[in-house]
Amino acid sequence: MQTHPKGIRARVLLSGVFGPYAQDDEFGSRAINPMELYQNQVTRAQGAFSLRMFHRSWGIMLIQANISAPCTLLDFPTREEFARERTANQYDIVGISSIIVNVGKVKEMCRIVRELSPQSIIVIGGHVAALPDLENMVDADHIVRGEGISWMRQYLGEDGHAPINHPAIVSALGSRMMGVKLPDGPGSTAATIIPSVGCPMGCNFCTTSAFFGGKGKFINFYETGDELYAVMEKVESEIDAHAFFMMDENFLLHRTRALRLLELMKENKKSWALSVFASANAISKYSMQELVELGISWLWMGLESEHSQYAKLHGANTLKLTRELREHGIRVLGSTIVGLEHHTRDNIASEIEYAISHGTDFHQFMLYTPVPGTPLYQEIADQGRLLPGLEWADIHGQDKFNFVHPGISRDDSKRFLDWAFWRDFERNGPSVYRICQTMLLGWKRYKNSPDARVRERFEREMKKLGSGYNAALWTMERKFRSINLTVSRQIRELRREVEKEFGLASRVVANVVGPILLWTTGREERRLAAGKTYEPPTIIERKNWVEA
Ligand code: B12
Ligand code: SF4
Repeated sequence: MQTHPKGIRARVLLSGVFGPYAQDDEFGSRAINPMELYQNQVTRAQGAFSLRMFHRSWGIMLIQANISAPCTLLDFPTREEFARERTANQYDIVGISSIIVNVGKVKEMCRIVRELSPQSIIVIGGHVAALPDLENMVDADHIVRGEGISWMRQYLGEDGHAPINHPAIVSALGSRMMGVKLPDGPGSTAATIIPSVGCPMGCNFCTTSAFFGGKGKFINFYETGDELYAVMEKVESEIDAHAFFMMDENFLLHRTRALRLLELMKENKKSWALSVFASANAISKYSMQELVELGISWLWMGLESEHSQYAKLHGANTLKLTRELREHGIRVLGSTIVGLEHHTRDNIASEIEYAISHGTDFHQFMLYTPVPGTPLYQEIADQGRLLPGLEWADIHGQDKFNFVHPGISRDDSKRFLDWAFWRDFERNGPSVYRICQTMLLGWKRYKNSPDARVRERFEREMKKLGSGYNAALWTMERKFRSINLTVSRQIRELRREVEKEFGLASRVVANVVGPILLWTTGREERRLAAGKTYEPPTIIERKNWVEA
């Protein structure tokens, strides 16, 4: 591979695409597509109860941590801030990370670089590289398809296969709910760990699987439980993390690694909590005891319809599985695709009702969306069913179909999607209420667990349930009276159970803090109705830096 002539003396700028994001503009920002996980795709119909938070651009954070060249990382810049950094410092290499929806921004950033520092080499990476004709859409020197750490190392003349140095990453920032800022930063939020990229299951629509090799392929940054444990222990000591967000598309599929991690956690008395993504078939290879001892406290799982053919669901009774997981204190985020090939105007409502009947803590809905690089995209393109003339900025699965569906129109796709989010909220209540339910179930089952690590984990969570969360229940009970009286009563029941468990103190907190939360929730509702949106802060981090 061709390397940069300056090798590790080259000055590198790595940047995410520019904001603001939650607005409609000519570069491809869309109000419906904010830079927020939950508000964008999970709790968007939950108003002031929606969980709001931002996540850093982990791909370029990993690249920065694994090169020896002087490097600036720019996360969530505005267009002006990106241009200013280009002129404030001279860069030999400008690396831009993006996904497909943001290709318009990549084009503009390349234009800015060419104008302000024509000597810089422009490298584009991330999922945007799955666009087959990206070379003709943006003015870049290199387009990197797939894993970027080894590519960048090799481009700088370093060993592309050296072990991966994992930076300490605070999982979320700017968290807020019910109009109140939640504590974040070291010690109070989880650390993100990225054990692998890709997924070997190869579902036909899945871009992450396709981008890192497709069916049967994936890339492990950490092969063994020992390696993974060492990374987690290092991050624990660096940012005082007891909870980890395992950013691996199918963490539990790697069973040998997960079980070795469990052994080491036991040996070293680690009472860690793990949030993971996993497919139903992978989860069912573990006993509940193994999952609980491994600290699995939050699980993101695909819940496609009973009639879908996905291998990840084979042999799994997802209704039973979800119920059991919650009974063991494991919060479940179910993810359901709206608009699968067998969906029609007549059956879609019952398919959505079925998904919602899982009663998960959170529910993500996404439109079935053919995206370049996936087998589904190829199939739909070959059949001539891709809709012409759409902008890439509008193809993200949270608005309308980008293809001709046999049974559902494009406008109806949006109606059904919006209805799915609303119906889940109306029928199951705010997600924060549901996680309180799961936490209490877990606490009752495990408060006397013989495993001190498990007890300690539930005790940590319970401190929140007996205080702040109970006050939130007090507020939700009142707010939900006008939405669904039955759910409002269920919330009251839960609050009473919590108070029975935690006594007078929790009742006092609910009665004192509850009215304050009622007020902040009302204020937040008014702000949102007036069009308030949230944007992540710009972050600049320099490494191996020496002023030029
Ligand atoms: C965290 C995340 C987010 C965060 C964004 C954080 C941020 N700062 O950008 C949030 C939650 C806000 C988000 C939102 C959305 N996301 Co998102 N997100 C993810 C997620 C879960 C993890 C990304 C990650 O860090 N992965 C781990 C790192 C290590 O992998 P990576 O980013 O791919 O980076 C590697 C390579 O791609 C490459 N690389 C990356 N950047 C660069 C740069 C250079 C210069 C080089 C050389 C290489 C390189 O090297 C890295 C190491 O190998 C992925 C799924 C996944 N498992 O990856 C989806 C994913 C990236 N998101 C996706 C989508 C569609 C969206 C949304 C449109 C979703 C929606 N409609 O609801 C919105 C868009 C918001 C917006 N306005 O831009 C898709 C992208 C599909 C595509 N083909 O473009 C993914 C793949 C999920 C999926 N399977 O559909 N997302
Ligand atoms: S199991 Fe999940 S991550 Fe894996 S290919 Fe299927 S959709 Fe993608």
